[in-house]
Amino acid sequence: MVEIPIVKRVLERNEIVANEVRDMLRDAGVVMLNFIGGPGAGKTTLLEATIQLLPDYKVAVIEGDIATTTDSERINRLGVPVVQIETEGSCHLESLWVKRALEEINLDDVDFVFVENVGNLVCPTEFDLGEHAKIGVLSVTEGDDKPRKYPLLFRLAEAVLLTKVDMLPHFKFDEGRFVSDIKKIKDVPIFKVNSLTREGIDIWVDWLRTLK
Ligand SMILES: Nc1nc2c(ncn2[C@@H]2O[C@H](COP(=O)(O)OP(=O)(O)OP(=O)(O)O)[C@@H](O)[C@H]2O)c(=O)[nH]1
Ligand SMILES: [Mg+2]
Ligand SMILES: [Zn+2]
Repeated sequence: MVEIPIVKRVLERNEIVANEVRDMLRDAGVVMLNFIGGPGAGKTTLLEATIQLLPDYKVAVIEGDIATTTDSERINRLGVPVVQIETEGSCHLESLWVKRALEEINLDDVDFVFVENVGNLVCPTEFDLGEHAKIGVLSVTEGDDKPRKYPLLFRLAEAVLLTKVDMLPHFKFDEGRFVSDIKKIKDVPIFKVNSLTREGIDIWVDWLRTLK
């Protein structure tokens, strides 16, 4: 009886700040995307490939990690502004931290903010960051059953990326089943990519351009 109101308060407080973030982004005309996927699903590699194919847009990145600045350093090498949120153990980002990170970015000089959430398929989905859209990132190597096992992400995402498609010949992965399980939950676009060779990234980037 005591636990439930506490959890509810955390989510309510998160929602209030998420709405403030939405206002900030709207005023600045910035589109923010929240990339959610398990550890090693290929989020940072996808962001690297995406940024390289969007030279005509100004991109900033917010990196959420439990520990280390490794991913921020990778993004920083591409010459785009990056703000790191070290969550010190928390397995998801909350809107307050994202708001503070956004305050470090000159939003008047930015078209897109890409947020790489903490590697986790579950609770990042429950925390609204004030983003324009959640983007689900799943890899071939995680298996085709993820939409069935973690349906919330697929209910809330506006697009799904299937990464590491170059691994399809080496894994037992039923692409038809993966796609039909997602479509049963929600009819979202699904982009199949190899972020290392950039195969399929152009089609995904074309979709991104429709948002801005
Ligand atoms: N073959 C192949 N490997 C990939 C692809 N995308 C990412 N990888 C590899 O997968 C590993 C993890 O990629 P990351 O991009 O660091 O994954 P992440 O989701 O950012 O990981 P965390 O931030 O730790 O959750 C790295 O060794 C990448 O080189 C891909 O499309 N094909
Ligand atoms: Mg990463
Ligand atoms: Zn969490």
